[in-house]
Amino acid sequence: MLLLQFSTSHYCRKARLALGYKRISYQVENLTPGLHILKLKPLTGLTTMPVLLPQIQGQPQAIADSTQIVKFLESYQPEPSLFLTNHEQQTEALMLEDWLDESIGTATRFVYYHFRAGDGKQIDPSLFSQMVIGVVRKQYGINDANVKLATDRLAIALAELSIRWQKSEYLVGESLSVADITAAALLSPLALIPQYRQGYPWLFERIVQIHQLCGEQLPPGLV
Ligand SMILES: N[C@@H](CCC(=O)N[C@@H](CS)C(=O)NCC(=O)O)C(=O)O
Repeated sequence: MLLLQFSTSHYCRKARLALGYKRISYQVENLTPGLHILKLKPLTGLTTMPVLLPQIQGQPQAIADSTQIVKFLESYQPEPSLFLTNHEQQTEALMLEDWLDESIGTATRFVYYHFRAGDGKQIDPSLFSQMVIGVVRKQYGINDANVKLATDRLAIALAELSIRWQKSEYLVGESLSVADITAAALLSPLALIPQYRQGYPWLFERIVQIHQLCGEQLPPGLV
């Protein structure tokens, strides 16, 4: 299998966590931002990564979107499972996955790139890095007002995850699920931001544990 990705994307990290948990061997191809569209549009009709190319006869040529990739992997190799056997719990896990994907992953992106352009500039002050950060900020329309909204949304998300992860090792049910790997991946960029590291130590402990369970390299800030 081949995973098309941006190496730094938290959605691509989610796909790698799923592949790793299932111990599926795969290769990655890192695409160049901007030029990625030329490759992806004809393949998937979308412009976002991750995209998985199973490269297996009888399987789809390309699967776009991290949620669809996890679903495909689950049917391709059911064990160990990231889906829960209890129907109610599985529905809850999928709902959490969707909320994390659509709302919280975006909020993380806003807060992270705002930090990297301001207080976190010294992480990589090079012209190239700051240019990439500038392009991302422009592409997603990141500004002070929507970063404030994203920060508030993250506070609610972290309160919800704190209740769940402090009650149990798992966000839903009694085993690792798609909800856990989605939260671990999509919140991982916050590891570089001191206010989150200091305020939510339990979050980063759990992110590290989940990466270890999935055999995935730790994200920047936790290495
Ligand atoms: N819902 C999608 C979101 C993926 C996403 O937003 N990917 C970003 C990188 S973090 C991307 O590829 N952006 C490039 C673009 O939109 O052209 C998923 O779960 O795969």
